[in-house]
Amino acid sequence: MKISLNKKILDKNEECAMQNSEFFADNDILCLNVISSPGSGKTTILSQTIRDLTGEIKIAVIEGDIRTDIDAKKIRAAGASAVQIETKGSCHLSAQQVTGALMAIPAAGMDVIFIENVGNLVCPSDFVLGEDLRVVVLSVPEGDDKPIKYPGTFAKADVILINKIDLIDYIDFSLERVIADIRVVNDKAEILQLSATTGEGMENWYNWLRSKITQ
Ligand SMILES: Nc1nc2c(ncn2[C@@H]2O[C@H](COP(=O)(O)OP(=O)(O)OP(=O)(O)O)[C@@H](O)[C@H]2O)c(=O)[nH]1
Ligand SMILES: [Mg+2]
Repeated sequence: MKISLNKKILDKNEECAMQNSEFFADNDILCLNVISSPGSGKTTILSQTIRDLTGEIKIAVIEGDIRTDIDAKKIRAAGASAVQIETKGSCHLSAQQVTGALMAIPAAGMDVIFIENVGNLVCPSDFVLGEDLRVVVLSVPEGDDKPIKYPGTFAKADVILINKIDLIDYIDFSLERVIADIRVVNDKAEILQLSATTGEGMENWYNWLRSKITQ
């Protein structure tokens, strides 16, 4: 006899993600899960965002890397609280790790908590952490074929930041192709071009962030 259960059975990660999500909702915190390949500029974007929005938006960061606390130190140097998770081999963060990290930073009282996931364009996309929204970063030097090669990650993005736009004249990278390929898998995500090092386009990113905080 076949019994059908209408209730979805949550795995441990999903259960924990739900608790994180409740914590964010109860404390009026916008939580953003930032996903990209290694080196696309996640930490640089977050550091610049913290510097530029000091006094306006209270930001804390949970950093995920396989090894080292280099990124957490960069975030602290930019002026925000940060906690580093070293996954010691795992290619993505888990919701349980985020729960632990939330106890190590002054999370309550923040407007925004960024979770910088382990640099990887595949694995992090399959593990919810309790975030409200996902930020996917693609940088120009990675090449314009990434959205079509790694559609899963781009499909689940709420905003896609095309970073290192300052290098566009030096690299064979078609913005038109990237945008068209993203639109095949994701017709809703905002797509913003920026350079975290020159500052070009950063104001559009800040405006997107402001619009999500007030929602
Ligand atoms: N030209 C240029 N370089 C950039 C830009 N953003 C970041 N970089 C450089 O790219 C390199 C990697 O930047 P990170 O911010 O460490 O990248 P990440 O995504 O955090 O890397 P992982 O945490 O290792 O995955 C650094 O040397 C940055 O200075 C940009 O907009 N333009
Ligand atoms: Mg980083």
